[in-house]
Amino acid sequence: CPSSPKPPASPSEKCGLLNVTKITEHGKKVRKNWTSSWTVLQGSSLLFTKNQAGGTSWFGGGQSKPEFTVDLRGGSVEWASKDKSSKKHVMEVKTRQGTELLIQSDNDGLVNEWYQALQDTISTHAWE
Ligand code: I3S
Repeated sequence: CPSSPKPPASPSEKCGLLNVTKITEHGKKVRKNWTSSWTVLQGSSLLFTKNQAGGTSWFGGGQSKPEFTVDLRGGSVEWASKDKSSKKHVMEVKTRQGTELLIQSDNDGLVNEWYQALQDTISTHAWE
């Protein structure tokens, strides 16, 4: 996916560099820690790895383990309210497991694409 010159094979495969922070884990508030993460949407999972230079060998290379994965089934995505962050173009993703993430990029087109893709994924997998 990262090095592919073609568009992703299906709408539920997408990757890119986004700013991410957890705000809640197992239903408990945690301290924000914004990090630039290589983000991959694969099936109903959203995977994050640290932004290691280049990022072309996310799967193939040696550094390929995701640091953090969330299951989007039964979750939700919405635009974050102003009180959640002072940043622009912030989405809030909530999972059934009680994790809440903020996902952001200054590139609004990019964030809009991700918003759409996450919504599509969540509705596609709504009955699982
Ligand atoms: O919601 P908060 O507490 O205003 O979030 C800010 C903090 O996490 C801050 O770090 P410290 O915990 O060291 O104060 C971050 O640097 C900010 O980016 C957070 O706010 P934004 O509005 O950027 O999400």
